[in-house]
Amino acid sequence: MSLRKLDVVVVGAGFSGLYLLHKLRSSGFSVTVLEKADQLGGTWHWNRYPGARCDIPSLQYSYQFDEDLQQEWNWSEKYSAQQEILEYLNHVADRFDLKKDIEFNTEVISARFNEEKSLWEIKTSHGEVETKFCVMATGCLSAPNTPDFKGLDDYEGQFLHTGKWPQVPVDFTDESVAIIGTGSSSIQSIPVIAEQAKHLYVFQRTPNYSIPSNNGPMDHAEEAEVKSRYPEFRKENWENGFGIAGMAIEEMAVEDDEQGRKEKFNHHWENEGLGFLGAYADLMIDKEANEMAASFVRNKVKEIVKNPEVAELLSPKFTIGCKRLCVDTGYFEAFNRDNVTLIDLNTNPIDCITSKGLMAGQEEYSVDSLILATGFDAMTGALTRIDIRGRKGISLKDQWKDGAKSYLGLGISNFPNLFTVTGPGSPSVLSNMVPSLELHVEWISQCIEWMRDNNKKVIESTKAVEEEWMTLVNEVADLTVYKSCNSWYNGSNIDEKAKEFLPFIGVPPYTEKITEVAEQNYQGFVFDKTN
Ligand code: N01
Repeated sequence: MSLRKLDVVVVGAGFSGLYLLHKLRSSGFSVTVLEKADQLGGTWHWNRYPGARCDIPSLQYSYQFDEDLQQEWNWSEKYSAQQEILEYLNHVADRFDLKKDIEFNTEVISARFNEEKSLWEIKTSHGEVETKFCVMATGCLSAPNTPDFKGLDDYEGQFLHTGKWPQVPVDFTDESVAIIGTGSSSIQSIPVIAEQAKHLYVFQRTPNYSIPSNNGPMDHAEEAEVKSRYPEFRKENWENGFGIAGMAIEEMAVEDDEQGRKEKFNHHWENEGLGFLGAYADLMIDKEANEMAASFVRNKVKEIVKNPEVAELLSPKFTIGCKRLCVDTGYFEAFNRDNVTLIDLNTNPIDCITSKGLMAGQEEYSVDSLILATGFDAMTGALTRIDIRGRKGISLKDQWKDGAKSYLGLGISNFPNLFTVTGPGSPSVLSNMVPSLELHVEWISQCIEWMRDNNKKVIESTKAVEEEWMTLVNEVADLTVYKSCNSWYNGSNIDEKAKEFLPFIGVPPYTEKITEVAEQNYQGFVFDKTN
């Protein structure tokens, strides 16, 4: 039987995959999206834990590629909940008739570049397919991290991971529950679970900074104002370093007086969520300024949390923002409840998981449900968990063993005709993901079109341009405080992973760079290299 041959295979049916399908199919290419899940949504399919919602305002965390789409869709809240985002993505898929070209329940096992035929041979859980181009739309935070806790398989209660949450609602009423980890996922879910559970034990290794979302129903006057000038509004956001509105202030914290800082931080605490870090321009580049913001948040924690010992444990000591800032609805307040207990893993390390719960600091906690909120093998995990082989059978996992190198987060040397959406070396996780992925989708689609029009068959990056680019990524990060703590931005959360900073900081210069590269006929990439 002959193999099915396609122009483009897209892996993943999340925000990126859906837009890629629409864009490439409209340009006349044969395209199929391969999706492991039984439905679309990517991140917004898998992360259904209680309280899951976006922490960038929905008027910005949404597609802008179609004016009618952005005019007709109405968000019910400022920050939309997971279910509504999933409904939106289904609406988009129906509106552009995308589902017919998505193969669900289809996991990609391996992808091998056949150098003689210049084709990718993709092996899935359902068979094989050949394609000229392979676009990995696999997401930056989609490979869940399950730490190797001793005895994990022995646990007999309900075991959950925030990044792989069941599709059926989980009800914790009358249950005792343990949650390990205090990153964004946990911080969003704790207040909701605490409302239901008989008792919630929170196991914390590192406290985190979190800013109140002050979420609420959509302000219809604001929505109408934005819709009346949507393209201009998007452009304004795009000019900000992180691609998010409200973060474009030029004033320096170190130049302001104490009263001015107090007022400014208070205003941002009450109104800006993630944009708290945009209160001043120097918060992420000057340690002294950063400490001013950090100590403001620590004081807030002390004001909110009634038990001073618990407040102290919940107060982070590291640079604010160097781990991804969290945004919450009632997180610190949840620790004032009688049914919530915080356990510090630094003084009570987890000894093992037992059949009934877990042992930490010699004490056994028996629980009906055990939740891991232990994050992801970020930015590279979704790629290295697939057996991807490029020229001469080189494996991507091996090539990235000492650090992920990519040109612009789009192309990888030795892996011709393979593109990554929001790959390492692009602003991705340090930007508003939706416009960032739209930028990549458009760049990749235009590149493939340009190759068709210019009779080019194979495009690839080179080691030299990757080295140069990743050096720049790190030089830019060195100008900031981002490298000053352990975080998934630099691979510190995964033992076996190279410790290197992966996102490019700065949306406008990055956009300018990739636009220029495209305008100069994909400068830095090599076409039709002979084997
Ligand atoms: O994961 P995390 P997450 N023993 O890596 C702890 C995005 N997101 O799923 O800090 C004990 O942030 C770990 O401790 P430590 C967002 O970008 C967005 O919460 O390593 N603890 C940490 O506390 C976010 O940043 C939204 O010491 C262990 C926690 O587990 C990213 O996804 C919502 C451990 C993991 O926190 C990831 O968030 C949710 C161990 N062995 C997520 N291993 C939005 O609002 C890890 N931990 C859009």
